[in-house]
Amino acid sequence: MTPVFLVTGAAGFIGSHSVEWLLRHGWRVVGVDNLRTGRLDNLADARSSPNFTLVIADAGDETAMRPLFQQHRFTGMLHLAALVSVPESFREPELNYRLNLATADTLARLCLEFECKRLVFASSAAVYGANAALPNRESALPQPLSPYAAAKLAAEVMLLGYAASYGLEAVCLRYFNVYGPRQDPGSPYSGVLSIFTDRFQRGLPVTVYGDGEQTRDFISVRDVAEYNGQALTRQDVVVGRYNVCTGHAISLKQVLAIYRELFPNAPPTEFASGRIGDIRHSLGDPALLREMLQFSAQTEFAQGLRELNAG
Ligand code: UD2
Repeated sequence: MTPVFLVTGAAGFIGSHSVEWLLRHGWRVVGVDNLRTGRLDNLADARSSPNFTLVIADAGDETAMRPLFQQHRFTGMLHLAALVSVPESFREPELNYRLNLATADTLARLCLEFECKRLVFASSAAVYGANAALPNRESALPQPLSPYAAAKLAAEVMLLGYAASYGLEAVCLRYFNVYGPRQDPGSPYSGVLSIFTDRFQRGLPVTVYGDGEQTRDFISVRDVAEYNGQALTRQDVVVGRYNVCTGHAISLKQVLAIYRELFPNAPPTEFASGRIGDIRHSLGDPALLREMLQFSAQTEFAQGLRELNAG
């Protein structure tokens, strides 16, 4: 019998790419999504596979999830379902608590009950805050600056506690700035590259907040899906927290220079004052995950950006 993996948040940006990775590698997948921010369109390819089952449910709803664990006896779970907007976590701290912390706990307990050994959890570079030394290493003292980051960190601690207490194989992946196809450009707080791509393609000017010298460690969603898939399916994984990043910093000005090559007739860039709470530089050290998986992010940034804009 081919093992079955559970993916929560399957219809989301990272979820749908991760589901496709698992299906491509011959695994069976049950995807769960409440379609709060996920979209069925994202799963158009996956849903044509006989190895994929989609369940529309809230991943934190124990009554809905229990029968799935009972029926499928999952080998592992990739838990991506989340409240993904940092500003929303400020406005709705209770919802943030439920979606970003309580749900992880509920699912971890179901894993223990039904012997689903591996739990890969979508954490965030946001746990580092603004003051940790660069590049961020997993050993740095986390300093969450938002309810979102606090809940992600608290969930990591819960899961690692269950790992120590009950042997759950918890792997917490701290994503840096993920970009790629299917990232929703719909809000001002959407990923900057999803917004820029949308606007350049429509011939509209983009706005840079601040001087454009801020830098980010952008990682392609294809590489993130590969990391997720490997962390979920490989035997030789070590419990812990890991950065998912490239180790390369790129400034928004450098990013715009690539867009200008792709869209030479685009209107001039507009500049506005920097965003409150914006981090100047964000950069991760990918060494720990690279050593564990013997794999590094493959997509060179300019190439990834060209593909995003071609597709
Ligand atoms: C990322 C995460 C966020 C949180 C945060 C923690 C994403 C999408 N967001 O926010 O969830 O974890 O890290 O530090 O991964 N910008 C513009 N013009 C625009 C949009 C953005 O100049 O139209 C700037 C923005 O002010 C920032 C940079 O681009 O300096 C990146 O913005 P972002 O929202 O993509 O990501 P970030 O790193 O602020």
